[in-house]
Amino acid sequence: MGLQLPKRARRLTGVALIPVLLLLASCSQAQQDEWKRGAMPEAASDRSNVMIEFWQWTWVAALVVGVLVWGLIFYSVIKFRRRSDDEVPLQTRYNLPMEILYTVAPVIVVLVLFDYVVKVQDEVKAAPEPDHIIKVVGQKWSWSFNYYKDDAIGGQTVNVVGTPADPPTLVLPVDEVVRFDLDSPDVIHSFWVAGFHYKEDVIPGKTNTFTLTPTRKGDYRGKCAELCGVYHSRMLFNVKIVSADEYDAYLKTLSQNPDHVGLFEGADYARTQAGLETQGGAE
Ligand SMILES: [Cu+2]
Repeated sequence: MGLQLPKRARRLTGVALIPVLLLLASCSQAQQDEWKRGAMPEAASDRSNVMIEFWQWTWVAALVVGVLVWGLIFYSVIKFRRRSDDEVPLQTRYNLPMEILYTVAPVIVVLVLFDYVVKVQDEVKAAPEPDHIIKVVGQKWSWSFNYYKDDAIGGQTVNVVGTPADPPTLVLPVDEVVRFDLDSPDVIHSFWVAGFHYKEDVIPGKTNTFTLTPTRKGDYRGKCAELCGVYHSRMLFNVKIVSADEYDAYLKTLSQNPDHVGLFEGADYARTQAGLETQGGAE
């Protein structure tokens, strides 16, 4: 009896896996890749891969623990189920090795994950010398991007100011190091581009910075990831990753329009835009 259970369990696992395998087999390559990434978006920055790997291995760790726990649950449910003889199984308590095991095992799991987190964090937070600096202002209820003292336009600063009715586009050069300086004139927002696999809070009175290199041309979506108030859902922006030449040309075009020249630090502009009924913005 004791030997039959694992064999039956194995057979059951095999049967349970059939729909999963069929589903995977019927998927396109793109869908299969998405499954492998655990539904994470495709990598678009040099910080993405380490985060995707971290996500995948965290799932593996969780599944190993899960399979062990489910296994023990189903084993005891089946093995010690009520039978006609009504015999109560052996009650074990104060079993020192057992108690040490279930104290030490979770501590080891946490330590291993902690070590991994620190290593991943060091890689993601690495800040090499930037080619470009972008001062991002997150404000109620949109985003503004300042391309800061860029060499391509003779050291000028140019800006793009978004409004809730007209979300801004952040243009970035592919394969060049960009540092983002994040500021808020009002409440805490959070700058998030899912394709970069990174987000950072935008905190009033404190400039947070992070550095990354966009690695894949294309269009992406960005949003505020911190519930910051009534019009939080309007805090969307687009991201366009272009070639270095296109990027320089874009900055030049902005520098030719006086409306876009200078450092824009935000405050009342975005929240008094058409489309927001309350003058001064709802608190
Ligand atoms: Cu926000």
